[in-house]
Amino acid sequence: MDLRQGIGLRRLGTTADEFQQDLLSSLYYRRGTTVESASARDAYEALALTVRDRLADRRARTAAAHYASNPRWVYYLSAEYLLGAQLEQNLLYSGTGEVAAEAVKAFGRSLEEIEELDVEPGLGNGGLGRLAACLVDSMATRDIPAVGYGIRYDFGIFKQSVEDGGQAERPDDWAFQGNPWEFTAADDRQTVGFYGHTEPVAGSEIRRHWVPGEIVLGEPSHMLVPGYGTETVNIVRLWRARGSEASFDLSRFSAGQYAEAVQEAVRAENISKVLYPDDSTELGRELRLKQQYFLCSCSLRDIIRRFRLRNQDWDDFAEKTVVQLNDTHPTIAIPELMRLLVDEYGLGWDRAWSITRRTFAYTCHTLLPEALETWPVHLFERLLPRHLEIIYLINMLFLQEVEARFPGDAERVRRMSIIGEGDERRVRMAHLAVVGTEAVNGVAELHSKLLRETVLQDFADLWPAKFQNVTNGVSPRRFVKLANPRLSDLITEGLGDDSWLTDLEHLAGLEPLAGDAAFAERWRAVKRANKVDLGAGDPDSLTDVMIKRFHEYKRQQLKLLHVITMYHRIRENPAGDWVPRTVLFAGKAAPAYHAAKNIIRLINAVGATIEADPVVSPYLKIVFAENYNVTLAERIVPAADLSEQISLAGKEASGTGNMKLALNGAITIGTLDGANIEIRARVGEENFFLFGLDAFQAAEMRIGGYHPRAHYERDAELRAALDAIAAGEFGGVGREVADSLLGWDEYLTLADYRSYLDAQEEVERAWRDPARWTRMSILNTAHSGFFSSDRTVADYAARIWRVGPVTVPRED
Ligand code: NTF
Repeated sequence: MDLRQGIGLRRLGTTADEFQQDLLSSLYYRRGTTVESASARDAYEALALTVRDRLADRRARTAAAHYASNPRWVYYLSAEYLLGAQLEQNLLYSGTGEVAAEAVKAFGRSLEEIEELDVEPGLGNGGLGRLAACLVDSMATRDIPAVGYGIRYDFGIFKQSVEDGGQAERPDDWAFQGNPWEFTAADDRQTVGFYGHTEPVAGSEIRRHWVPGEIVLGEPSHMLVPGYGTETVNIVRLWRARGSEASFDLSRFSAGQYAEAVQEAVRAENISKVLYPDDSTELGRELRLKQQYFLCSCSLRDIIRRFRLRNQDWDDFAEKTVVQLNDTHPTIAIPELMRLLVDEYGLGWDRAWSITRRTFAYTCHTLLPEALETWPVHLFERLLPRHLEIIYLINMLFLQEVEARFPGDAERVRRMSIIGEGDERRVRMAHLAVVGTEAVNGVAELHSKLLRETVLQDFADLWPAKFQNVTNGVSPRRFVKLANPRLSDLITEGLGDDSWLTDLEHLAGLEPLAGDAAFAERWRAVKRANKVDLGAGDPDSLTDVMIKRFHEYKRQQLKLLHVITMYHRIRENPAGDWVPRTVLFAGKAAPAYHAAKNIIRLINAVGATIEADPVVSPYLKIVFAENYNVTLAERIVPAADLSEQISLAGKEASGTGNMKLALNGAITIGTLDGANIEIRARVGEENFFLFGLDAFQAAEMRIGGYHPRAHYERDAELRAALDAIAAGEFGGVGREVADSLLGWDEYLTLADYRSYLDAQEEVERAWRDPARWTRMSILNTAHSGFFSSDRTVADYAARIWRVGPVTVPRED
């Protein structure tokens, strides 16, 4: 179906002239201004709209093709998306980069200048949110009919700066000046209930009528998600909470009670006000659960609306729909679908349960027990009374199944129950997510194995076939082509074409070039130029980067102990043959996570001490780059020589920064954790600096009685580093860090210290031999093709979603 037929829509031009005309039209008719008086913001908005139009055109054709084929859809439910800046990506994906650069000359401004106004929507915390963004990119690139659902937070992840040596947080009002990439559809609003009570429905044992005590509207807007090298444009649909008309109290307003008059609307709108800046521990706040339910309720109604456009029979629902739950945050969608099917559409319980179970799949992203969400039963009872009833019934039937399989095993029944019976009864969302889905996956081989063997072992015993692994991946468009244009050009030249951008395994073709001296020389030159651009330190120094959220399990403190030891060594032997290093840290700590913030403070204090030391500073420099986000990652990753992936084995589910860095030719120093294991297996053990305990050894050590002090007593350099902190040598900062390492050391930092230092010596040996280093670097890129999110999506599509592509015809 050609949407333009009979409507007579003008086709958008592709030449620089045509593009410029459209740009001027956007400026006149949509910004309401002229070239003469256009501000930088006007130029940016006009350009964004002109580019968006090209994509909207493809979007219309995509929608038509999808409608015509009535395919099986993937709906990705995620509380977080870290989409990154949109302009540069959309120029690339619409193939308008060159004509746009020409056209904006009309404003007397360069494209780069305009691009600086493009603010990234920081609607996520870290890896989980960025993964969601890479997956929607790859779904579009692979022509999979998909919608990503999320929340349009007014305030994204906080802006970080370093004030007085520590982290300071400011709100991120990312769309303060508007967001030209977004389409808002007020007419597609959904109604969401909270609180209230339930009532029986005459003539039914199962159905209940929920009378909510609060009603909130969900207003959708969507952003376009183009595929690369294909016509498909999918969408991410984000919900924003609005008070209903009734939430404004006119009589109170007229009586001068202005605050009271709007309080209900304010309360409603608070639901999508702010992203919770925490990705590992639960705040246990009612508002967070409200956000989750808001997302799920709006999205499911939208999914059902879309299903009913082309289908009538509920028995087709699970054939036409797969809903992927990105971690447990959207798990409330499971009882919500049951409620909609049973209470609102009148299906019987068994039929509804069969549909529900076949519709959902669940991805788990953690192993940390504190990151597995649970909610107090009393909170559910108050906020979502009908859902609690449904969860009880799901649980009762499920536990009967367990009892039938394992008769008399009361302990197992207790362990597996969706309701945890501790001091306080709590709903275990991960259990609900496993029970209510068809497939459960971890995000790297080791993680999936540990899920099966530890955290979810009872469930894997019961349903072994349900458990799968899908190793994470990253978008090579954003993290190589856009982030690292110099390397992209060199790769394309080396391989003879740019087909690697959509089939990343083609990078293996670089292998023969690893031994080519001229190619190696150019490879080094690219890295050097990227370091100059970054401007973080001497471009000839070893650029050693640790960029990720701050968390004790990730062990930024171990990196710091290495830096302090180097500081001591250089001071003791200033004439030594030292390898100059720039150690770059970037990352945010959850505002309430004091131990992580103490580590940030200590990093900055050690950095200042080194900076002030004329003996050491020529060889060692710490840079703390503020406000780590996707945009900053795109600058740091291409400039990195060494990638620090030093979490305690068995704690990092996968990691994706590790993949971005390896893909850009940084060499990893890392433990056998998460996807590091798969990176090492592919790039080759000689091209990876391994150290530390493995997950099994780490678990044994913790069980066998771990004594951090014994490591301290035994190792003079470690002792010197910790003593220096404890003695306040770094501006008096960091005593809590030293105390925690010596007292308990939850993540076995001291146990891995010596092995880590040895591996760092091996790093320096390799670095001193530029030919060896460059060869290792090229081989890292050459063998990282597996880590494309296109492969991740292909795995999900084949093994979990069972969906195929729908091709969108080109315009003829
Ligand atoms: C994160 N999980 C993991 O900590 C990372 O290892 C992983 O790469 C990403 O997910 C993406 O899979 C979380 O952020 C959370 F919320 F689950 F703790």
